[in-house]
Amino acid sequence: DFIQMFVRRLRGEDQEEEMVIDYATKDVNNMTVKMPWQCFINGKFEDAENGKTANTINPADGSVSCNGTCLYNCQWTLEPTSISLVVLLSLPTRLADLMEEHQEELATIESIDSGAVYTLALKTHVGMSIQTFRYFAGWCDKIQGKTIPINQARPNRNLTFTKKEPLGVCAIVIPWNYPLMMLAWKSAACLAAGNTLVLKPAQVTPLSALKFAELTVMAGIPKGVINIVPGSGGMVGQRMSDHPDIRKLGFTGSTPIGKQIMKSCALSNLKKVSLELGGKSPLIIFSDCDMDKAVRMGMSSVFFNKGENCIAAGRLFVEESIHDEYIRRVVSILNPPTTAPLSITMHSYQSSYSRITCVKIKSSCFSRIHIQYLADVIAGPTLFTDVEDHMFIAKEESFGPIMVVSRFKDGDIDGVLNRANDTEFGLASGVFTRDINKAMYVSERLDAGTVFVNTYNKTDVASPFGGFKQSGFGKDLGEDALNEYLRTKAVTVEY
Ligand code: TAP
Repeated sequence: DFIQMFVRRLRGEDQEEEMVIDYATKDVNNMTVKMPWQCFINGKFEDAENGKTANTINPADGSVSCNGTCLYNCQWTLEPTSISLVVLLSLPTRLADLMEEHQEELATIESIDSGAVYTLALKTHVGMSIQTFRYFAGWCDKIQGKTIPINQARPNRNLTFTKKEPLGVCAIVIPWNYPLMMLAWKSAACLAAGNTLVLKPAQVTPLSALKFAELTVMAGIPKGVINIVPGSGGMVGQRMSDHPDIRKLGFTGSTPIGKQIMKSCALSNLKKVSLELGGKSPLIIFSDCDMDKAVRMGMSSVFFNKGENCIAAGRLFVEESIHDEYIRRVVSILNPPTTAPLSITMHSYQSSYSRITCVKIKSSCFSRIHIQYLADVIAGPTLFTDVEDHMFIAKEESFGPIMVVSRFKDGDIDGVLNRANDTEFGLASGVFTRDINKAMYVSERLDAGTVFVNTYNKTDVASPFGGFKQSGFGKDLGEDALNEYLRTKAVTVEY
């Protein structure tokens, strides 16, 4: 059986299969990166059934990052060979070790594929992915049920106990902004819970997922446990939602596609769903804040990862008495630019640009707009001030380096809370104040899955992450994430 096969492989006794990988190579970042480009199914890299391929493009400069990754079409069979990694404790740890050994290569691939700056790719995209596998590796032997006293059927006695079981084959669909990290957040919990998985990376950023697939083979993860199928959402992603053998779909992406997935999952076989969707996260800055920190973190809350960040602060509310000083400080950092201009990716270029155009058409009533030339809007960070609640940019996610600031009356805590919560999104939120009572009052009332107090973007592998309202439901990370990939069985015994 596979456990013995795994043990043989660990001892180096399993010679029967040697992995054949047709790499695309590229000299970049003072190294030669070796990139698998075919679909990874049942332990093998293979061409798509229909032979379809597509080039992947480096969005930072428009160059081809890989000539032709395979695009899987809609047919495949899935073996629901659910395994329990409880007995294979060393595997996720071994995988994390291998990712660490290959971190420079992974970060380089991530960087040329997603346009992320290399240092950020190394520290955040790859670094947090490694931490995530380490964290969930620790959960493998700690997934437990309960013993529950129930009413006795006298003269007999009864006991109920619960077991947490894996779901079987799970599908994972992820976006392009943090390709490897989104893979890690969902796959690590899914595997630790003992499931097998088939993952579709975004069509535009498949390369780090395929490199990851190679590392899973080196780690000794049994064949078929992890499958990576690049391809379009409309075809491969839709097929996953519709697939009769898949029991769960974990999705990160936009709200409209999340709704479509939920509908298809319900109609096909009522598969379990978790949805991490868009956001328009409010950040409230009170006049009693640490101003230096509020400026520094307010800026990174918006501009981190070029604004291509689902929890990016979509709207800043600044208290009247410090508003002008706050804006003056932000502008002094932005203009003239003291740092290199942000390299905006093609994806965000398109989304932000189209939104900026919309803003221009729909909102004619800005009292002050800090836009210079359209070229600046596309190339670098942008600041809008005195944004009113009805405006398009006050409501819609930008997913680009655009800071949207509104002022609120001094002391009007409930008023600003109403405005901050007046959105259908509920992913994250933040508050800056030195008053602990105010911080607690505000954090209790903010209607969002995450509240940052005197910090921002402080995600951690141990802390559950996910939204409310139309930002979706279900959690990544932390213990809560395991429950997304488990089911509870109650066993009742009479004795
Ligand atoms: P989407 O357009 O929703 O795409 C996300 C993924 O869904 C892609 O892999 C896409 O495939 C796939 N997809 C498209 N149509 C599908 C269908 N009918 N069935 C199944 N899958 C389908 O999002 P995006 O524009 O790439 O990413 C940006 C959005 O993601 C933003 O709204 C952002 O806030 C959100 N986001 C949220 C989070 C969290 S944690 N809440 C994190 C990151 C991003 P393709 O390869 O064809 O695009």
